[in-house]
Amino acid sequence: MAVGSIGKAARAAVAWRPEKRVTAAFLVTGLLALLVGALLGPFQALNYGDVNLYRYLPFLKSYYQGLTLHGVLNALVFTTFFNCGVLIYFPARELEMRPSVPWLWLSYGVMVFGLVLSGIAIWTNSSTVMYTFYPPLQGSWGFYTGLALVVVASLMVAFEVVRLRARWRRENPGKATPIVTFMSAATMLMWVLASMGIVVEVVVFLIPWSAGWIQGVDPQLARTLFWFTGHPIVYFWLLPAYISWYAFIPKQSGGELTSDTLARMAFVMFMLFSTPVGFHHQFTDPGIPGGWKLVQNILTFFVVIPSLLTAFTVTSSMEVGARNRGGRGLLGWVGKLPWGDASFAAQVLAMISFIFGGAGGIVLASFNLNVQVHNTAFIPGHFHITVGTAVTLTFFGMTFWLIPHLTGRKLFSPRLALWSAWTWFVGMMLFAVGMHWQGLLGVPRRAWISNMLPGLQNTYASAHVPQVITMISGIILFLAVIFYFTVLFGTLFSSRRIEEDSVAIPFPEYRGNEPDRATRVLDRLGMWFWLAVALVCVAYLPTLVGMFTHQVGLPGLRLW
Ligand code: HAS
Ligand code: CU
Repeated sequence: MAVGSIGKAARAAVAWRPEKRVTAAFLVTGLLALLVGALLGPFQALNYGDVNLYRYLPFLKSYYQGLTLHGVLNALVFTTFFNCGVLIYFPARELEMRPSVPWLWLSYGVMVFGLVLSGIAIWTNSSTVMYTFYPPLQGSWGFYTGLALVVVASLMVAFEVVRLRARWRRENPGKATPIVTFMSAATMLMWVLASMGIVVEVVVFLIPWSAGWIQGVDPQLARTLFWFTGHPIVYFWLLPAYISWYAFIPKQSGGELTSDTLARMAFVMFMLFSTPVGFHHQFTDPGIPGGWKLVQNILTFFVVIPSLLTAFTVTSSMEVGARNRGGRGLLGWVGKLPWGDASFAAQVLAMISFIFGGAGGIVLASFNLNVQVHNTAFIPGHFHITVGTAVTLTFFGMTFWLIPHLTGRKLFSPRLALWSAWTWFVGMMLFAVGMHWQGLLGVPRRAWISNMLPGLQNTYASAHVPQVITMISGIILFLAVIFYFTVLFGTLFSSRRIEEDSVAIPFPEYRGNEPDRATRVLDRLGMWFWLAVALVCVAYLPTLVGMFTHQVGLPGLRLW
């Protein structure tokens, strides 16, 4: 590398320091939340192995309190912090445009404040309502307000992402948005629309109800508003991982993104199809017509399409890389992928887990199959290989280059990083086998089965084999947590400095051509957003209007 270019890179690195700091703050806070949540995971798994270690956790009153902490911190808090960090940082670097750093710090502050409020509420056992917080279970106002603030803060970041893209478009008329920015803005716009259900649920109903200003809340209406957000939120978690798979993995594997247009199309499909299908979480709920549930089953299959597209595009992009490295044969090329690179391996293992997670999702979306396993251990089995692995393990893989990039510190022990990826993958796959299997045998989800009343202890005797599998998975995952966080803290506190930006963001190569017609149409994110709003109105208004006008308010219950 020429001396001049080192100087230039170093100057660029210093110039981006404020953005790096705030991004690192989002990421590290999210990962700390994950650490606390994930350390409770083995206790959950052991519960499903019929071993009750909760009695050794004096600071928790019950399995249910632990489960609430686990779900809120891992699924809601970790993901939101992480996404907000990367979804603004990557576009800023790709466009080479500064976001408003004070605004981002303000968003971060609001999010942390929200986390503290809801964290205190759960910790003091005032809000053991699980991460779905279905009424009439009633948490404290601090719990709901805290979560609302986390969402508000994420919308503040979304605003900045959309603003940055708009500024770039004004300064670059006629050009198509670069792909990472396009994907980030599409993800945030999807989230803006998707979050409205939970915003209405929490602000209009749950906060006033828990503060005593209104006496009752209609559980059916609240559940519907919850799942309005609760389904598409899974794509808010997933799409930053997809950004990495589409935009960064090709370079990391030595290949190239084989279709820019298909990649953009997948994101537009997510904007359109994610939100109108939340009813597939309510197949067993009363008050929603059976015919409508069947339509929702079919609509849910639409949202599978962009993931299937992703599977093929991402695989072919990696195949190009592997063949460049001398890979041969129908499948022989797989061995030529850079499996020794922890960042790459973690993400491909995450993808493999998602083949099974996605297949399980298709089973669950099928109205008639869903009733077999709804509310059983099958469901946590499903989501630990979607959000728990496809997303989380991808995020781990990203941090293996991103944390050194942001902090200018060398990755601590790449070998341990590789170990953490494999143990997480093996642990989660085993967990999934155990939980899906238990679900098929009728073991309920969210049940303290290791602490059953004396006469009931043998209720699930037929599930002993999957119980043992689940228990073993919990122990492997405990090791994975130790390995991963040793790498993370080892890096953060390392004294081994590297030149900042010497770990570059693996952006795709741009061909520099004028955008074709398809790209231009796909780039009209505003239009797609409003079309998505229209689809959501068609899907939700008929049911919601009926529910709003026939509310049956129930007082709060505290069953813990
Ligand atoms: Fe789900 C319940 C349906 C995806 C998360 N889901 C949940 C819950 C969570 C969750 C948290 O229809 C529980 C909520 C609760 O607490 O009650 N889910 C689906 C469907 C999909 C799906 C149809 N889910 C996700 C994702 C999640 C997630 C993503 C988190 C991030 N889910 C359901 C349903 C329920 C449900 C019902 C309600 C169940 C009930 O009864 O309560 C689809 O989006 C899945 C499409 C995915 C694919 C896979 C594509 C594969 C790819 C990898 C390719 C591999 C490569 C590797 C490239 C079709 C992209 C190649 C390897 C080499 C070595 C080269
Ligand atoms: Cu869903």
